[in-house]
Amino acid sequence: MTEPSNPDSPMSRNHNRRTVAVACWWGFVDIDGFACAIAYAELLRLEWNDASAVLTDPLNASITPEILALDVEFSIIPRPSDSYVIVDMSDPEKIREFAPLDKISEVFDHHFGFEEYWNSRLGERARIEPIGAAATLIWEAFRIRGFAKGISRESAILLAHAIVSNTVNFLVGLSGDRDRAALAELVNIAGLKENWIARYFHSVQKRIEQNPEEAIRNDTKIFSFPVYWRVAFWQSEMWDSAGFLRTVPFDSILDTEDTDAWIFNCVDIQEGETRIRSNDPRMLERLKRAFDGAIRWNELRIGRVVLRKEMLPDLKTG
Ligand SMILES: [Mn+2]
Repeated sequence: MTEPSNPDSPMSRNHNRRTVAVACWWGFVDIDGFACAIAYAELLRLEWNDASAVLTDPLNASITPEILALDVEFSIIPRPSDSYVIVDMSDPEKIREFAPLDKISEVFDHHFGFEEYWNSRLGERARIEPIGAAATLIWEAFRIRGFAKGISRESAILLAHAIVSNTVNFLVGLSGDRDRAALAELVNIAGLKENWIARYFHSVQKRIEQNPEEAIRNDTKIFSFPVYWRVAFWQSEMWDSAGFLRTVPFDSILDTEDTDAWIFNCVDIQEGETRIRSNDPRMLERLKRAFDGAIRWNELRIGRVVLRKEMLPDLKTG
């Protein structure tokens, strides 16, 4: 088989040994996957490997104009000869769509369900851990392998934003001391100034409000639950959820012909709470029982932050 030429790769001559750090997530890449792929490819290059970041899917609104302005390099298509490091996801069915599973050399993730599969295949090279952000695992890899001082400012900025975004500013259950320790070190290296967290979340919300349709489409995951074949499940972290829920027609965007139902998990970062809307009251009832919230006017409100991935087990049991 001949290799298609890839003019955007600076090291295409060395193609047989290239490793790509790949982020993908059912149709979009978020800041965690983005940061992990860019930074891990950098770590591999610091170790004298030929490595690149590959982002197979469109970028969602968590990657703000300020983040894009860092102008980091990545490509969107892996090459047949690549070997793969998968970051921020580990579902073999999805991975199989772009990579043969026997070409996966490492996995870094914090989503559950496939730990045993990867542990049995990769042993210690599978790092799937209960942690706030996959970015924390990547920063720990820099430290463990002796490159804490070698990380670029851009990668430090990306990983710091990924931790703040995926932990929703440390409001979610899985975030903890390891994420905090990583963030403190990364903020220091990145030289991020006071107030950067509020500025980041403002920017994410602004970007969604400018083009809600695109933001929602790029960030909705489709799930199958026992009573439904296809549920569109959107989640977004808002600095000011009240303003967003009032002004953006998210329900008509989520209500498409090829899905049976929709659900929207709106995390309010300022208030530290969760507001859930759905066109199916049964899903709200089920989540109300599971997370002890209150339903009013077709909205379930929970007085703490609960993420989509924490809701899935309850919805899947029917
Ligand atoms: Mn993540």
